[in-house]
Amino acid sequence: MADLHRRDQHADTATEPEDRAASVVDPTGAVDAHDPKQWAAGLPAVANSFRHGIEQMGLPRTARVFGRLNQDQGFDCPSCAWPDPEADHRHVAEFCESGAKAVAWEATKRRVDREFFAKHSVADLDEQSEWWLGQQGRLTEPMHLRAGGTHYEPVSWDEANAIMAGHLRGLPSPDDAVFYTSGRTSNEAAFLYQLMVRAYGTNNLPDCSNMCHESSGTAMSEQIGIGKGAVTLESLERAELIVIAGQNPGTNAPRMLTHLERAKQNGAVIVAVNPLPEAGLIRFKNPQTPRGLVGPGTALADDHLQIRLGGDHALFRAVGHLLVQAELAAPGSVVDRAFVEAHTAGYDDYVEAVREIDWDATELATGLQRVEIEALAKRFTDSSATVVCWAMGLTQHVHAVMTIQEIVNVLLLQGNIGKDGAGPCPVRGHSNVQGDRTMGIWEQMPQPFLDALGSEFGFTPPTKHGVDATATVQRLRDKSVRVFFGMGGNFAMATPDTPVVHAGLRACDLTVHVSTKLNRSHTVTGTEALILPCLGRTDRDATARGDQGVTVEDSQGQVHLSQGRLEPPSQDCRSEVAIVAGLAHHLVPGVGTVDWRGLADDNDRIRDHISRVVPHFGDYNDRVREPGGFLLPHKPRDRREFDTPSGKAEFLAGSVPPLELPEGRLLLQTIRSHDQFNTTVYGHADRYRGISGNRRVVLVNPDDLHRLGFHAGQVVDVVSEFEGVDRRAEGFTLVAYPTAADCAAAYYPETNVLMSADHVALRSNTPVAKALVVRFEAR
Ligand SMILES: Nc1nc2c(c(=O)[nH]1)N[C@H]1C(S)=C(S)[C@@H](COP(=O)(O)OP(=O)(O)OC[C@H]3O[C@@H](n4cnc5c(=O)[nH]c(N)nc54)[C@H](O)[C@@H]3O)O[C@H]1N2
Ligand SMILES: Nc1nc2c(c(=O)[nH]1)N[C@H]1C(S)=C(S)[C@@H](COP(=O)(O)OP(=O)(O)OC[C@H]3O[C@@H](n4cnc5c(=O)[nH]c(N)nc54)[C@H](O)[C@@H]3O)O[C@H]1N2
Ligand SMILES: [Mo]
Repeated sequence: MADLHRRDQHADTATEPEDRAASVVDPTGAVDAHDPKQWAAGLPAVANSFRHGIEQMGLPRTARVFGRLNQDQGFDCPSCAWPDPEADHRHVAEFCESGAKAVAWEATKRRVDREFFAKHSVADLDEQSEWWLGQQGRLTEPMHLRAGGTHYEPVSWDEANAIMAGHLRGLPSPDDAVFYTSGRTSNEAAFLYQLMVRAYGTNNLPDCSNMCHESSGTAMSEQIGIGKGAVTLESLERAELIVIAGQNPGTNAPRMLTHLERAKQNGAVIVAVNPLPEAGLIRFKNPQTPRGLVGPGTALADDHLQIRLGGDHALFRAVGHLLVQAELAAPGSVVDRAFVEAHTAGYDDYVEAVREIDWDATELATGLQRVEIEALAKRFTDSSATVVCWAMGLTQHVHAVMTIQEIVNVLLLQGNIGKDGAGPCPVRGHSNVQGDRTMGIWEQMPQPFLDALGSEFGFTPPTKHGVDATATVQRLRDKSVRVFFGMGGNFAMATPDTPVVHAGLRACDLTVHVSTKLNRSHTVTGTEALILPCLGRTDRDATARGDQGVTVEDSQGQVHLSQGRLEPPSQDCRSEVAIVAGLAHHLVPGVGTVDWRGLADDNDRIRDHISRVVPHFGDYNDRVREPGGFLLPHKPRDRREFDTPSGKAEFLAGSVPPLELPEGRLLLQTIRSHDQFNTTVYGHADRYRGISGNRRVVLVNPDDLHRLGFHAGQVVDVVSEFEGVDRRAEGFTLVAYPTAADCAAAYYPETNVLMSADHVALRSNTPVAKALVVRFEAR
């Protein structure tokens, strides 16, 4: 681990950024930077959970809500997609600080009502930070911004539906509208939503997954025939080696640490591959156990490879090379021959591709020394059951797909798939992002799904592929989107090229957002705009047919029920299901045989439809009521069967050119702090990294700062350079931080202005959010 001298740094000044709409930070605070922490969770995590809870909900509600989180019969945490343990393994408080913040944020007692909107014009709201918008409370009734209006005004659901249907029906083509989904939407709502959109006549169904794990899906589908992870929780705990590359679980999947701790207690070796020394990968103090709260905790990572941004392709290629070399020297000693022969294709070509590698180029690309890579290869050869976990640190690069395929190649060599304690483990982001995809939220759903959908409901779904998130941004740039509909999320901030996206949204005839809380996407409006307030995971959904539960699918393919129990923020909030059914009834009443009204308040009926359309969902209603729900089949994991053209798992070895870094430039990654959920800013303390007060900071290696002629605490503009075009993020304070050489890190979404809609991962089309080439300019 890099041991770099650091001192406390304070900003000279905290400057106000120019483009207010593109900024989200409260510009007031000065930066306070201390040494990064050496462990995660423990007492501070518990204290912070309760502080956030009590601030938003008061004590009694906090106690009630935290007690139901992730419990059987309770509600699923709306934060990340990490699975819940089996029912008999759950703790009294099966949650983490991040989940507690997400729940407190949703279950807050604060309200945004019609008086609020009468008081604040849209222009005023647009001046506010993302943090401020999120602090105002839950949305309570549908609101409408008229053409030429300055304020949102109350509107009835019927009027809102008529406005939307009027606009949508008036478009020259259904493809002039775009229907985005963020990954919190339940299976039932997602299924109904895609049905409505396809009945309307388009496949324009971009989702947050396009910006998230699309690269994982693309890579693994080609190689093993399925884009989902192949490791269950129990299996992870039995791994001998766990490599965690490009993921910060301490903040973004904190409950994963409990399972890493168990794996560790079972003797696993853990290796972190990361440009940053993330606290959650170093040591974990389990807040669920008394000893974890007060004791020294459990050391997690045995090795930390402080890789250069984007170096993972070269790293895993080199590991493959070393494994193959060892095998050639002593046949049968490393490679699982029986597995390779029975279940894989392309082995000989792969061996040829990795037989020779250029070590100088490898060391340059990875920023690692050969001995470190050899040590990692030895970890692989010493292990008979290896899991590789990854997240955005791998998926959001130009060569993300090839990088993930290189990892799968290495796993295939040793038969590390379809085996206990082994396999590829992409860790998903949003709590139901995987389920939404299973339910048909995809701009290019395969034909058998469309056929099944059409025959269930008696219509012909469109077959032309729709736009993904990147293509949507490009169409916004061309001002060719007329209606933008957001099922959750914050498209205005989560996407690249922020000013371009904003201009494109403002050029729409109508923008609509189904949301729980205010965000930037409500202040960057089309000529007309609607805000439709929905129930969240924690809210009770009482309909004429009784209390409705929803279902979600976690990162490992477990599908289970979630039952909200809190009284909703107002009688005028509707479930996402009811919102979709209401609009569809106005928009596509005559298409097919769908009984929109009958589906609006009866999730069992929706699940019956799903059971006939979506593979592996037979007896959905019964199976999901079993304790813990049910696990979706996964052929490679369960049976070592692969739905690829060859019927085998494919070794695929592409070549990847090195990342060019011109003189005086750095590679910038955009990341999450410990105090945010994507574009939702909970607060200004990135506790584990020791940084608080202001989010407009850039973390840079002190040697690089010195070499480039800057100093810690200095305020600079960050300028990205993509294809000769400068993009500028103004007023960032430099923080000396032990990141890998040539690398820098800053928070998302403040830095999305630096990203280009044309800079994407090859084949998955995911916007590149890691390893942007940047320079600093003194102010
Ligand atoms: N509390 C909280 N939880 C969340 C979220 C949140 O915002 N807040 N977001 C949710 C969502 S949607 C997602 S997708 C996940 C995201 O979870 P993560 O992927 O953990 O999120 P990031 O903050 O993008 O962190 C990327 C990590 O990869 C490392 N990294 C960056 N580039 C490279 C590289 O080139 N190579 C390697 N080896 N490492 C690299 C970074 O240093 C960092 O540790 O979390 C989910 N959970
Ligand atoms: N620079 C950069 N950009 C990135 C990333 C990055 O690492 N760097 N990561 C990308 C990734 S991985 C992702 S997943 C995307 C995330 O992109 P999105 O999913 O679009 O963004 P979120 O910030 O998660 O959306 C938050 C909003 O969702 C609404 N919401 C919350 N709960 C609910 C609910 O239950 N129902 C409904 N209808 N609405 C709800 C709230 O109004 C809230 O303001 O961002 C991507 N953008
Ligand atoms: Mo994500």
